Amino acid sequence: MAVTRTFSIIKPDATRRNLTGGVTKMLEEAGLRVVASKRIHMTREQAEGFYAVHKERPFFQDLVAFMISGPVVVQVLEGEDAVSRNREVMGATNPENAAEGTIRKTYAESIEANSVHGSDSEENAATEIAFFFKPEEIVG
Ligand code: IDP
Ligand code: MG
Repeated sequence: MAVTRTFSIIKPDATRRNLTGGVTKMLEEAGLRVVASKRIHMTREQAEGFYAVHKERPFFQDLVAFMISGPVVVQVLEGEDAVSRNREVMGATNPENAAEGTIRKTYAESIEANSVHGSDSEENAATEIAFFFKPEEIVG
């Protein structure tokens, strides 16, 4: 299996509860390496742009408001089959459906405030990484 990259966000519910380290530890223990990381407070424009694929969904405005409600940590993760490895350790979108031992089962507050974002395909990972990072900010 090839070493690839994915994009991760530690969401405002997690930064608010001082879980940056806790979430990162679970990512690392899942075999993912943090090759870029920065703490930012997204603007509304950034959040709307990032989640543009969801703009027709009923929860879009709430999701944007949540994502700008506090700081987030954006990360590039590297590892074997990074996209699916990260999706696995994240767990299901709704923490009620997330498997034991996943980040969302462990930490998420709700289907919206679910602690982490992770890219859902290699193609989207590349787009999302480029949305937040310059190539020289990623050090593998
Ligand atoms: P994912 O984060 O597991 O890939 P998506 O369907 O891509 O899930 O949704 C993006 C984000 O939108 C979720 O992580 C969650 O924060 C929020 N979200 C998804 N579905 C709902 C919902 O039914 N109500 C409120 N927020 C939702
Ligand atoms: Mg998604």
